[in-house]
Amino acid sequence: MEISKIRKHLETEKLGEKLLVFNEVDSTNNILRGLAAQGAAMDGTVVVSDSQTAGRGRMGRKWISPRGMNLYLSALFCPEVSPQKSSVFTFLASCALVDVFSTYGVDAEIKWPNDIIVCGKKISGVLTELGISGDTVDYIVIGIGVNLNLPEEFIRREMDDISEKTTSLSLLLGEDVSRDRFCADLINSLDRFYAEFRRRGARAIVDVWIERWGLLGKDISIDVSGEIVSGVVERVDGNGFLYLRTPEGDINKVIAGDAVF
Ligand code: BT5
Repeated sequence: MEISKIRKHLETEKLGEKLLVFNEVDSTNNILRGLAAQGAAMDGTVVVSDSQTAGRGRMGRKWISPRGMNLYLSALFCPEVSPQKSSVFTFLASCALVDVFSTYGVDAEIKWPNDIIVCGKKISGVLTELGISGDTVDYIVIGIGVNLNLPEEFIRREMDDISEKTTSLSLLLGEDVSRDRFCADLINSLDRFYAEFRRRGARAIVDVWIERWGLLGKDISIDVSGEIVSGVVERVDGNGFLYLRTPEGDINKVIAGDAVF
């Protein structure tokens, strides 16, 4: 990917003022966390790489990151928020992604808490990591992987058990997309939502997210460490926690897990 081609399309207040593009890294989140820890990154710094040798998802899961086909991006945010509000930044990233996909004519769905799905298949995932001192958030790193030009035969050959559940933008559109352009579109979209967060706070992001998610009042099931919690979504609070009403009428607060469908 080329920094000048990405920059050409940027229209941002904060994001990407410092933009670093690598050929290969272990994980863009690691690079950005390392820079943040050394004081060498600022609010809005973005790291992008052509490939990752140790791309990761949540809970030690692997993110398959072949060279030259996809987008691997991490962005640094230094907001004044409590650690428990940090998942709002996963929501912010999901909203930004859904908006960018819609400009490509793709109707993407959010699967709580961090997946982007099209026609039942995963196209993108978000990994949110925090730098914390005591009870203060020093920084939030949002890592985003998007399958852009991943061909069908790569998915079939390399993605074993998840091949039926994976898609890419090129497969949906029937042609390859410019990774530089998509990258710039995503940085612009993240920047717009971050500006909204700074102006109107976490609740405003959660409200947009609820609208994009579309499952308020619906019956859902969440896998919480192997235990399935089901119920009607009563509300989503300002931290992004879900409140499910069980058939017995109890309210279950869900902080972390994987939606099942
Ligand atoms: C995620 O985790 O979906 C978060 C993925 C974040 C990746 C980005 S890339 C840039 C930055 N640097 C990093 O090192 N990470 C971030 P999770 O919900 O835990 O989902 C992981 C699961 O998604 C895996 O266990 C697989 O089932 C599936 N998966 C792995 N690679 C995939 C891919 N390329 N496309 C679709 N699904 C994939």
